[in-house]
Amino acid sequence: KPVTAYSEQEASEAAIALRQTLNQWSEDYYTKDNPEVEDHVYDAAYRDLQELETAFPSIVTPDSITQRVGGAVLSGFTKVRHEIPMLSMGDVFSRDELTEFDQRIQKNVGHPVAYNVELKIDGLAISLVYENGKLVQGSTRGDGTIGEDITQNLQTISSIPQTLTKPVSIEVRGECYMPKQAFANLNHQQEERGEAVFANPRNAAAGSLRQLDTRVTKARKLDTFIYTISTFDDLQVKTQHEAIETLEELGFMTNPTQRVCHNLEEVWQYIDDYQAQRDDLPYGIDGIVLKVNDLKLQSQLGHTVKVPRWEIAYKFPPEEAQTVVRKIEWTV
Ligand code: NMN
Repeated sequence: KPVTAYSEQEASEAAIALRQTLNQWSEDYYTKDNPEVEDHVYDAAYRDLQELETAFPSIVTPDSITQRVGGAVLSGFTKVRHEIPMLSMGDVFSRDELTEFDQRIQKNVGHPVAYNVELKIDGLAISLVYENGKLVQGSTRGDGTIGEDITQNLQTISSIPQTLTKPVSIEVRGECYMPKQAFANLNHQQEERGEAVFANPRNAAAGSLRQLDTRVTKARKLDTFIYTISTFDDLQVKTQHEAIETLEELGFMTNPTQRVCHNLEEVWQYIDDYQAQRDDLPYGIDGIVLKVNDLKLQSQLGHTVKVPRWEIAYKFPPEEAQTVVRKIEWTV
């Protein structure tokens, strides 16, 4: 039945059940690197919870999955505190919702804005800290505030520079992923050894990075695309587009597909271009990301407890029509 037909009591009970399910799925995904369900199943349940909480704000609890970044720190790793929290990202699933996002931004800012549009790489977020141009720390997102120190694992990845082209002290963020070919080879090898295969490249990448034995990580052929500068030192950067160009000059691997779009027509074009090429790319993507290009506007827009207000992911429909894999009890 529609959310509006719920009594507050019913909504509260449904939300409790949904949170329990989502927490379990989230733990399987983030902590065990072994997802129970496909992303679109998780996303749909998450969306249901969001709708209930929006319709009945009194039922929101501070520990609801909608109010915090999912993820935890594995024992065995040293903890790292993120001075600037590593947030999650809002997502939309239709062009109408993307239009609403753009309208919200325009209303907030008072005029149309340009977006830097990027591919949403299906990997996991990492943070890299450099002091005077030298890599000193690499970490996972964890719960957004506390992540895992995986410096030695990240040092085995050849696209991560140990030394930058300038002696700057900065923190950057990006995506660590497993290329499709490496994923196919890995699962083939796992099968031959009679070991469990990985559900998808994202989980294979996460499992490979969070290894206490760095030789395992090194053998897994991981790669990176860096796309965010979180602390700038004296780098003169005004837009997200320039940030990526600067990252490339500093020696990072950046993704070459970023495009500045001045209106939604241009964004639709970008989506059409890359949705068509999706299967041919050597890495997995699950959508595209729109980021307000002007960094000053970004900080003006700020963030909620969980997601920045200046960016949104548009997720592609699931790759194959999924047959119902399990009874979905959470549907509201
Ligand atoms: O940053 P959050 O909101 O935690 O999620 C990021 C992405 O991770 C989302 O796109 C979501 O689809 C995915 N995810 C999938 C599962 C799953 O069980 N398949 C669990 C948690 C997050």
